[in-house]
Amino acid sequence: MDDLKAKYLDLIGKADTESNLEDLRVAALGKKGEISLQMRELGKMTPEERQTAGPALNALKDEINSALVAKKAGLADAALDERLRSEWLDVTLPSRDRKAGSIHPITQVTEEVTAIFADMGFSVAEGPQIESDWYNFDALNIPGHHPARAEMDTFYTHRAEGDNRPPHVLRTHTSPVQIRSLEANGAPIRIICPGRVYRADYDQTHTPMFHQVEGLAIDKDISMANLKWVLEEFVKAFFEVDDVELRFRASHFPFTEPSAEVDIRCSWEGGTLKVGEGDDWLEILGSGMVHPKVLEAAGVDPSIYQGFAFGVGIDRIAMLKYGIPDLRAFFDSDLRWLRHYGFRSLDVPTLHGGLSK
Ligand code: 2NM
Repeated sequence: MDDLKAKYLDLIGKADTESNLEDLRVAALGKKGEISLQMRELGKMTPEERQTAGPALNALKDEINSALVAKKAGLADAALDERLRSEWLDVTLPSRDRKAGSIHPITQVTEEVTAIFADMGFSVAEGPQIESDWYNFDALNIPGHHPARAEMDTFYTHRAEGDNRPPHVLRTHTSPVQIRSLEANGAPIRIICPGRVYRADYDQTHTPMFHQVEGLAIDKDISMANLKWVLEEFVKAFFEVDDVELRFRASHFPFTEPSAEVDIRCSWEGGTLKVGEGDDWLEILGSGMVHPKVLEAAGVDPSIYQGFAFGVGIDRIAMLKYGIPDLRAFFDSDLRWLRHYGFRSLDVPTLHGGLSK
């Protein structure tokens, strides 16, 4: 036993890889290992012999096992030390010019829109992208049976088996953020809510995730006239033109009454968009006066307060302003595309500095 012990402790000490160690474990303690074979001999011994040999063999087995475990930990430590020695990075090195990132057009346009509305006294509100069906639908006057729920191509989350509560949804618009803000802050309020929204739709002009800005202004004396002025100011500032004509077309949304879709006068002469001139009309947003039921759901008294709301697709107006032909390219992460359409990271859009230079 002393020989066995000396032999294996020596071999374990010299082992320099984990597979080496594993071979030793098998040779000593495996089914046909030397120590295991000795254990089997116990059966042939007299009870007296067994009384001393049994515990001694067990102690030997434990000792070899501990030595194997300790050596294995030592090898792992040494391997980590070696990695830390060889895989290092000098974080004080300057970055390489060519690797400078650029601002994605969607980020750029979101900042532009934010700058324009901030100038008119709107602040930015944000909220969760996974919503309850109450905030995404019911509070917006879209009850369970309403066709708009089916039309929205909503992504639903799973509930556990037997859990009959309605599922959460990926928000289909940013309106739930406006309900949450109204609820938390009350009226009067002037906010815009930019962010990601989700609908199960994918083709040339739809991606399952896209971006929206919605605006909301609630006070004691707000009318469609205020809506029209705000939208005119927005369109002129965004497309960087001095004048533009807006056309309000009667429409329908569950959360506004009356509702209007807004077109802007434009021309497509020569294949490029010119805003404010020409004989074409371009639909760019939806809007209306917030429905009394929506105000009520958000805890605001509709006999005292009223106001307007609107929604714009960020991806769409980014394509229009910057001549980007294919929506899906926004989300391809193609470096060449990003370098071509991206913006310099230090050119923050401001009204006084020029939105896009
Ligand atoms: C649109 C069109 C019309 C809208 C309504 C609301 C809220 F939460 F205040 F009720 N937010 N946004 C709205 C109204 C959105 O998008 C095309």
